[in-house]
Amino acid sequence: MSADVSAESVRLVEEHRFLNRPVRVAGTLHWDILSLYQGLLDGLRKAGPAESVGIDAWAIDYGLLDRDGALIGNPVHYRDGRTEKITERIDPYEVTGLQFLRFNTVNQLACDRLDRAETMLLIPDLLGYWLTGERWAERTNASTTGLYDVTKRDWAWELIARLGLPSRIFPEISDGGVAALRADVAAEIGYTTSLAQVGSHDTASAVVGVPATGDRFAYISCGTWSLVGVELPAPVLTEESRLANFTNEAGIDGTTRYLRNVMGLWILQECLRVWDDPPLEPLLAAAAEARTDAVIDPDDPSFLPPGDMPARIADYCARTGQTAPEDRAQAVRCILQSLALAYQRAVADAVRLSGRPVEVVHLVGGGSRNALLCQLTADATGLPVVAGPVEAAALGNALVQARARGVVGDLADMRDLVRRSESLRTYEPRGQ
Ligand code: LRH
Repeated sequence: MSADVSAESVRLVEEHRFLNRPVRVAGTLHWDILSLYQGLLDGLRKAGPAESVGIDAWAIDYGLLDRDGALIGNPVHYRDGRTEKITERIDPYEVTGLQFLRFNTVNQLACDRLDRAETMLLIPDLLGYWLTGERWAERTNASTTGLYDVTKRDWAWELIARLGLPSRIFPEISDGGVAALRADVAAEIGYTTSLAQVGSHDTASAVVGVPATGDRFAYISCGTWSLVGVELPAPVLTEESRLANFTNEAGIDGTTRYLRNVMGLWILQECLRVWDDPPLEPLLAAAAEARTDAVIDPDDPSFLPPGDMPARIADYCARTGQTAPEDRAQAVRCILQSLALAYQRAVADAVRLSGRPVEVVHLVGGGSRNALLCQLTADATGLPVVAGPVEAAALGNALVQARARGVVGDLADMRDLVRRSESLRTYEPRGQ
């Protein structure tokens, strides 16, 4: 994506799109990181000279560099089975404030061999290292590792020592930094520019791109995952919060992204893959008319790994004494109504646990195109749902870069700009 940002508007152009296809090698699911890096270079070349570049990507996963700065093996995908046996947290919630997910970085590192590792870089930082030669740990993403102390705003060094992890592998945490591209990279893409640190966790950038006014809003960053929560000035580290499995991820400008990971559209995406990718629109139209009482818990562990989701939904229904969806339309309806209910629970929990009142739900990301999901979410939460922008993360990324150049002001200004530049749709709750 390239962006044109002025004090009046922000406009995105999709310069290049490339596939992100994980590869299973000898039983382990990996990211094809070199093909992603090549896609990045192709995009930069096509986009032409840019004042700066910012990278955001999914959280948690990492690459390990050896003493010469070379990558040791392809990064492992968080959906790989290597963390299957981990059922309990090893990082104290009162320190890291992180939701327990079996594949959190801290748990993956416990399954990794670190003897040859000199540096651990999270995915966007790894790509940034290849562009610039600089190694850092951008703050918003570092906060998703389970090794970040949310109160001290640094690596949780005591925990790192207690777990026996080598402290050398953790680069300095930073935000707002800038680094020039390597000369060979500049030669390859045809111009030189600098890499600016943005919210490198895609969800952090997406939350910047939420077109909210004031602070009484919840957000759902809805793509493969759905990240559902509120923005707070400080973390909530209570026992209730831990039991509700809420996370305190670092946001831009010292904010806390207080949220829960809900499995998200992944379940639908996997169904579509198993069905050989039928066109989505007719299926959603049929799902809007379909009726089924079946409800799944999207966070059931059986839905995490890639596989035959329609069969797993049927299996879930059998396990829970429900009638399984009878056709594709009913299956899609079941997934979407289950997501809407999971969103309702997460919004209600966020409000209860943080004490932050909420008057509107902003649904951003690819899911904001899904009118049925937006309407079901409005109905379930009893709140208006403002849908869009689809590209909230790219907008948030571009706006933070533009701010570093003095083009825009604070978070409220950035959101104001998004609101003025994007067409948004509001779904009012329908009485049940
Ligand atoms: C969304 C996301 C989410 C993480 C998950 C691994 O893309 O970054 O915030 O929990 O991927």
